[in-house]
Amino acid sequence: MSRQIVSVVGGKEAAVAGTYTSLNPARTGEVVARVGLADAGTFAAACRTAKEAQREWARVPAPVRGRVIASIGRLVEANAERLARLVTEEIGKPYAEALGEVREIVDTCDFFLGEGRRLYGQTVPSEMPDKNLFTFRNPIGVAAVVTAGNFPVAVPSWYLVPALLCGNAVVWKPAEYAAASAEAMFRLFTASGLPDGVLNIVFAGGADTFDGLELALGEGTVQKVGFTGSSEVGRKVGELAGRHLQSACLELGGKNPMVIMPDADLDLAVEGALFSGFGTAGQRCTSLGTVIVHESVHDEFVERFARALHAADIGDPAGDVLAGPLLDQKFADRYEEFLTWLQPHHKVASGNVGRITEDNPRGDFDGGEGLYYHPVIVDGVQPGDRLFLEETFGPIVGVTSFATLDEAIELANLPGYGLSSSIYTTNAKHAFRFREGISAGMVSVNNSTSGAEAHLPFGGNGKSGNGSRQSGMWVLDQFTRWQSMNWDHSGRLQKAQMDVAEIEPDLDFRLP
Ligand code: UN1
Repeated sequence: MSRQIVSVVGGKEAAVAGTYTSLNPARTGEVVARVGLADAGTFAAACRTAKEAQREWARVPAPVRGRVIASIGRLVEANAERLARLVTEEIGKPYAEALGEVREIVDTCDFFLGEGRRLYGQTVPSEMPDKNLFTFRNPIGVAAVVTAGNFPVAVPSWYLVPALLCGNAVVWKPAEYAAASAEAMFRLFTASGLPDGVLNIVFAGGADTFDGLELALGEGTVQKVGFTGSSEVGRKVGELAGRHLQSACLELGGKNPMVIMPDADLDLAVEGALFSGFGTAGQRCTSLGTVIVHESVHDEFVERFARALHAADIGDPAGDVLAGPLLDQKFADRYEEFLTWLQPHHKVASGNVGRITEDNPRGDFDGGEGLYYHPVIVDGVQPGDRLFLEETFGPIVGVTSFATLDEAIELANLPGYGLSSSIYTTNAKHAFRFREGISAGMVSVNNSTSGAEAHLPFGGNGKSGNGSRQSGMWVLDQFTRWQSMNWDHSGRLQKAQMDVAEIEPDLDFRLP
């Protein structure tokens, strides 16, 4: 029996203006949820409700808010298998990965529950006597958070958990095709005792969300926009926020490079390339885009990589597989377009290309009713190719070669993204030179481009984002604003820069 879900604003079900059907991408005949969609007006109303609720929530002492985060972590942990099963059912993520994704929420809660007892401000010395200076972290107000469905629960938790901990209210708009997973997570969050209106969930289409956000920003009910999704939409969201003098927290696409040096452990590099290129069917923002392999080991690497891919299991995500289907029909359609970027100078090193069907099977797997695609390794990609320059969300990895490390770094930076990156080398000098030269926000050494831990700064530069960082203590700057306070208890007006004591130095002094 499929679920019926609707937006919840201020603890109440919100009006429905349209419908969406979330399907199981492994068996597209199966309905996971029927989703009632809200319109732009409801989105803006949710932001007004959040604004009302935020005032009281900000007055709850931060350590008490930290206890609420602790409860959320416990609730998620106790429901981990159920939530992971639902994620697998709704977006086709292999169960082991889905369980890892749920773990990431718990890790995030573990980190922030203690932050409730820190949220440190500073005491700062004044330039004048009998005066004290302080800094405080203030909540920003309301965060409107729009998230993608490839990480339908972990990535939203990177916004929701710190935003709530810091004393903000949230209006969360998850991806429609991952609505049931999002709604389940919302239920777990609200079961922690969060007051109504502090966390609201709005299901809406992209255009309605954008219009609703514009209305809300105009009404002054949103102080922070968080967006995870494509660079194209991120640009529009960033522009809209900028018009309202706000800097959005943007987590966008990537064309994540992996450089393989001649001194690399090739088997390790193959393992890393296989997981980061084809795990999650290549649908992480941190997924591997292009392998940039030294010319002396190029042929050997491509052969081993293709062999490893051939041996990998693709199939029912409930089982022990490297990858399941694509997330949703929309992603399958887009992926088919990426495949048209293949050109005669490219060499497909992996076998069949396109949708896995009875006529185009992968071994004895015919894909059934699922959105399964052959994973593709494309050798010979060149710097001018779309396959080299643009994100190709899906199971396709390009390979190109280089002669010097400087050339490899230049190639790695060329597409203009800057999310994640990786180098395989046994030489520390190479690793540090790469780190210095790469434009990415995240660098792996002898590790896959994906799989960041939940308490390091996560985010990108260039087309991957506007420099905002999520996770760990760094995200606090997204969800709080610094306030400085000075308190003069001298009983007179002491003017800064003017009434400051001076100690005269003898600047002509020289050592004999
Ligand atoms: C994403 O695809 O939006 O680092 C996030 C990783 C995961 C998060 C990916 N922890 O691959």
